[in-house]
Amino acid sequence: MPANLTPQYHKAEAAYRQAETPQEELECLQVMLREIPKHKGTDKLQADLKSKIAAIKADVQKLSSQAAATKAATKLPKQGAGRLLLIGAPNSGKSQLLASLTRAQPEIAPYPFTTQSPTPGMMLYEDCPFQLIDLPPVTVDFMDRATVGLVRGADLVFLVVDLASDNLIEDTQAVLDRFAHSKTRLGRETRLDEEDIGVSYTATLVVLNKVDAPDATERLQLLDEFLEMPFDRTEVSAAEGTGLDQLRQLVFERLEIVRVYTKHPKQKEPDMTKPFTIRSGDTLVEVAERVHKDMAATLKAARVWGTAVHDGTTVKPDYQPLDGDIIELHAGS
Ligand SMILES: Nc1nc2c(ncn2[C@@H]2O[C@H](COP(=O)(O)OP(=O)(O)OP(=O)(O)O)[C@@H](O)[C@H]2O)c(=O)[nH]1
Ligand SMILES: [Mg+2]
Repeated sequence: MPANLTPQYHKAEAAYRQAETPQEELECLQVMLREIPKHKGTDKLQADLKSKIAAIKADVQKLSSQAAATKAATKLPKQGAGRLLLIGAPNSGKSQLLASLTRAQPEIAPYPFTTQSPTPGMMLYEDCPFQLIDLPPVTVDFMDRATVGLVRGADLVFLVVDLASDNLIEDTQAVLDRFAHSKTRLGRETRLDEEDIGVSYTATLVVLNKVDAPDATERLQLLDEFLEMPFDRTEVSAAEGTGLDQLRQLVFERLEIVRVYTKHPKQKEPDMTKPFTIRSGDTLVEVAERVHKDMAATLKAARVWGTAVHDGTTVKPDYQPLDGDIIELHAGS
């Protein structure tokens, strides 16, 4: 990667990775091309961007207005501190996980292909909400049309493995194969491929479900022997509720969420009912963006009550909040 890429370039690149439609991808790529410093060292990247833009323009034109309308209708708005997806073989317990982790009431049944369309719910870790989306199953022959787009834009994929099934190796392999050869892949971390500009990876956590089933331990040993999955993992029983608190915490840690509580300058007490959420390393500018769309541009300073600074310390907009900080934002005129 060439040096000296602007913040706008990085922002567009991050948005590109999360884009769910060709139109969104196109807009991000155009910003990246505009922002990239034009010199010899970036020639290859410029050429990659240009050919990608040409290909996507063709894609965008192909999308008939009919298809675009259906897509818009089925698009789920993002909510909460991050988007998580339930992906896996039929009957692995994805819908039971959605039901056990959120207030959603999806259909759960002891036969495959119960879930027909993406079904969202909100999962809480303490006071921090995450959007969890249950998806139709993935098999050798079947993957729902919406799945790839959702994976590309998600913060974390739960790859659900069924420890009660004797077919768990083939079934899980089928899911992995589906993504291995596409431009949207399951990865250890969320990132863009630096070699191939179209390829993106979405961070994946293997959720080993049904640990309560007879012979679950033996099946897990077989899985480890025959299938390589370079992802973090955790064990749960969606039906009995074991491992679910740990799963919630893992999500919070993996996404490096920082909760910030705000206090109005004219009020004595902060609002502790609902945190604003940012990622570790984000600054007060990102907090201000979430508080009010005009606030980020006018932010001049803030006072902070937190673990890293003395209570009430005045800080600049580039201050990086820590989880639990209370912040009083001050705008300039
Ligand atoms: N023993 C046990 N059974 C479970 C567990 N979780 C789910 N099940 C059962 O597994 C079956 C399938 O559960 P679902 O949640 O419908 O599975 P799914 O992955 O959503 O299936 P599709 O929608 O077809 O992809 C149901 O009979 C559930 O009761 C678990 O932790 N332990
Ligand atoms: Mg289901």
